[in-house]
Amino acid sequence: MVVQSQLVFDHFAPIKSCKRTALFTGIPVINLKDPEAKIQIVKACEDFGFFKLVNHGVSDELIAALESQTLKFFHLPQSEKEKAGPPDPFGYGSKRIGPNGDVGWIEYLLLNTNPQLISQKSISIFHENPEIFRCLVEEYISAMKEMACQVLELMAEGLKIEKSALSKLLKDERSDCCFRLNHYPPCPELEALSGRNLIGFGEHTDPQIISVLRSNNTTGLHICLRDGNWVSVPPDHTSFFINVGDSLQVMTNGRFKSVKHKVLADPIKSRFSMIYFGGPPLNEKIAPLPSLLEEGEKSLYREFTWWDYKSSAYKSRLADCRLTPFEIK
Ligand code: GA4
Repeated sequence: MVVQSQLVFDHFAPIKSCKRTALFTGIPVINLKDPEAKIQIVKACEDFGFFKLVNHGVSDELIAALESQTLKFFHLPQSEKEKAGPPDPFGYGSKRIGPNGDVGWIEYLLLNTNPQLISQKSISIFHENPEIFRCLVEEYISAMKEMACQVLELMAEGLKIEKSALSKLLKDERSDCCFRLNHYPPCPELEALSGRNLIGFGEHTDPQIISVLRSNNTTGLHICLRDGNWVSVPPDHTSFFINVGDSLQVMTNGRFKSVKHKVLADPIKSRFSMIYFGGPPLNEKIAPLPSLLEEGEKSLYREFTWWDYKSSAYKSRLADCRLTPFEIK
């Protein structure tokens, strides 16, 4: 028995584990069609940097079709999946996240959202019918972009600034967005031995303006509240979860804070998630919006472009605070 558990731990050695926390019932829920949504979005971004979006209008059939195609991919033999890797940063990845030694109990496909750039090596893996997958990915990404822009426009209205001030960055044809399909396999052995869950995706904030996450009905997503406590987000496969990213934190001069989050693998069920990351064009200056600065209010950040941020981010570890190098001390 001792030998057996040692083997299990050796196998999982570099992937850390963590205690689960209770399901949190206080996540703000925003109904996209509610006339009060703009006010509620601003409040949710100030209080949590995170909220759940319902009545979003995205077709259930589209979501289900993309989920089923992606699951087919994740169920292929490992050697087949690896033909779409390693991620550079786009492509198929397993256990390794980013270029600097981060690991997690996860496999994923990371795609560029520009149709011309959607990695051919990732798409071609759908040997059964690559075109079906390509079309579903493109249709889903365009639904995500539209919805993210709607949210950003309501947010701008709630902030009493020009309606397109935020959404224009995603609408720009040079916007730098990406799309991630994650599979967190269950990990019952470790659970039985230690009563802990393996970390699927370690704690981090998202770099972009806004992220739109949809998962199946499996728990795992945890967010860090303003008081520093971590809570588990009840899964809801019919809704989307919106994260404030580092860029939006800067554009609001810290009024909104990017939400720290992580994912724990479930001991019994596979977790599957798809996330759209809405980022600005590479040459875009990331700075507090002048219309949001109060009289005499100074920027908390020195001037930088999205390219500067990305160059520095790709040298960082997942848990690092990627805005620190840009803060004015
Ligand atoms: C975190 C959010 C997105 O998943 C991601 C990640 C990216 C990657 O997996 O390549 C990064 C990570 C994420 C932030 C710091 C760098 C880059 C891994 C990493 C260590 C796609 C993104 O945009 O930033």
